[in-house]
Amino acid sequence: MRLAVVIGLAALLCACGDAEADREAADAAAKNFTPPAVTSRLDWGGQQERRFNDLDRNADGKLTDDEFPRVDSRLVRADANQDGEVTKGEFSERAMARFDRMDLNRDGTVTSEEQETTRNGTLAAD
Ligand SMILES: [Ca+2]
Ligand SMILES: [Ca+2]
Ligand SMILES: [Ca+2]
Repeated sequence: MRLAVVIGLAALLCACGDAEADREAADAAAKNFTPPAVTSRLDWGGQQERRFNDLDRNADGKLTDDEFPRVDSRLVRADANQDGEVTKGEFSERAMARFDRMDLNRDGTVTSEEQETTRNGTLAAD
């Protein structure tokens, strides 16, 4: 009897999981990228490091003027010592500060919801 309940619950959970996955897939297709529902500080650091490496076309560990995407003035502000180059350290410091601002409830993870809230609110003004 108890087993049947467990199996029933498991089936229910699986069904929910599938529906969730379908919805997320649809969202991702709509936005053309896959935002994880919850991002840990570690995930965020990894994502930002990959982003840095993507931007750093000559792989010298620094982002210079010609490597900044024109639209992203945040990168210019990431240049803490104003020497015209954004080092990996400057970049990640800025990125982690951004993460901490997005982590509204300070639990060390940023949910899609927190990201949405900060994106739409004044906190998004980086
Ligand atoms: Ca570079
Ligand atoms: Ca610098
Ligand atoms: Ca949080």
